[in-house]
Amino acid sequence: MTLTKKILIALVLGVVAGIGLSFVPGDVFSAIDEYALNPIGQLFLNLIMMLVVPIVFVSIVLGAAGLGDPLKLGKIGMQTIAFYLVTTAVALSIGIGMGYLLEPGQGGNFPIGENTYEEQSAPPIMDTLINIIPENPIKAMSSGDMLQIIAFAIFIGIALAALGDKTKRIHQLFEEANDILIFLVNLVMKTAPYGAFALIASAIGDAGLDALGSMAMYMITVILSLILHGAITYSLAIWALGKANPLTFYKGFFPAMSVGFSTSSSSATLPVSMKMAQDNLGVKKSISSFVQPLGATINMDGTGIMQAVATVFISQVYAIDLGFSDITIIILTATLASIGTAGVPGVGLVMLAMVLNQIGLPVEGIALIIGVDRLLDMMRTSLNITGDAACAYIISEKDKRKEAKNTG
Ligand code: DAS
Repeated sequence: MTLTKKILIALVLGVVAGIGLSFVPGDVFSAIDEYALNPIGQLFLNLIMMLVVPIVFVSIVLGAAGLGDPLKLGKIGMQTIAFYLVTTAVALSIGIGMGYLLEPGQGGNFPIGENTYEEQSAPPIMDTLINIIPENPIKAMSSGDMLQIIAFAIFIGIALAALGDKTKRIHQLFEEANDILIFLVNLVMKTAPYGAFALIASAIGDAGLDALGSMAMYMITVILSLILHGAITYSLAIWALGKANPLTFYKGFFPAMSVGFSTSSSSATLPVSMKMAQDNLGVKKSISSFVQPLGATINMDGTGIMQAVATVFISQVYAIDLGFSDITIIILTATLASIGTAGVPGVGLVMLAMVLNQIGLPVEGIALIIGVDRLLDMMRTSLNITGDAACAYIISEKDKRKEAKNTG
């Protein structure tokens, strides 16, 4: 039985158990929660948190190194990175906007797990931007200051790219470390059914049917945001920048989108994504084989949308108002974090833990979304690869027009 099926069964059983537990006497529920559900749920969350710092550091070093030497990136490289960063920031903004518009976590205000939110006065935005550069990268890693870890990793990656063969052994070391971490993500995700069951049963047992309503609203908000971004942002970009018909694009790329949906992995879908872009959309091989693999590593708009909605949702569930600087940090952290997020199932959840950590929201808030995350992972992976292909299609169409003009 596939992991997806196991998680979906865990979701159903967790909901049923949670509804049942919401009717037992409070002290009985507390005992079950304290000695069974909470330990299993917390163990799963700790396993996720354990991977956050190493995965962010290693994958962003490789993501940045993969961009190649900034001085040699060339026009296609700069256009690609600009497109990816802008569309990811737009995706996050759509996610945050929809989170505030639909308010999926409203009426929540039920503490999940022991920790409730300690009010932290967010630093002025300028301080946040200056403090991105760590005085002590090791301290940043031990304290889990993700923006500083990301910044340090980008510097290391740029150095690896610029030094090329001189540092190829170190580069290889990072590649192997990344393989180890992806193996560990897959291993941790194998425990997801148990973690999902315990976290959902605990959350619903504690909060009753409210929690169920919040979970459904959260899913609807993410799905609507994914559709909006795909239908508007990419279509507008294809029409305005690529001077092409968005319907032609979606018709030609749809087979790859369905593979991305079923695998929940951008990396696993890459061969199909590139084939569809080249065979069905006429994207030049040279452009497709640079833009799409790069996108599978550094561009994950669907994941960004989930992180933005989830962060707003969890702040609402805990009845916490996020300030302007918090929202800026969410966009900054999630955009930069997407540079390295590997295209494997469930990695978006690991990165979400990082975003929550960065703005001081309780990671326990993941309890309400873990159960539906796998379903949403399928959809957001489909959007992740679509953004990569849209970028390749636009650049290829522009390149063809320029060639036609030169030969014309
Ligand atoms: N499954 C990831 C991907 O392959 C996305 C995610 O986990 O959010 O793109």
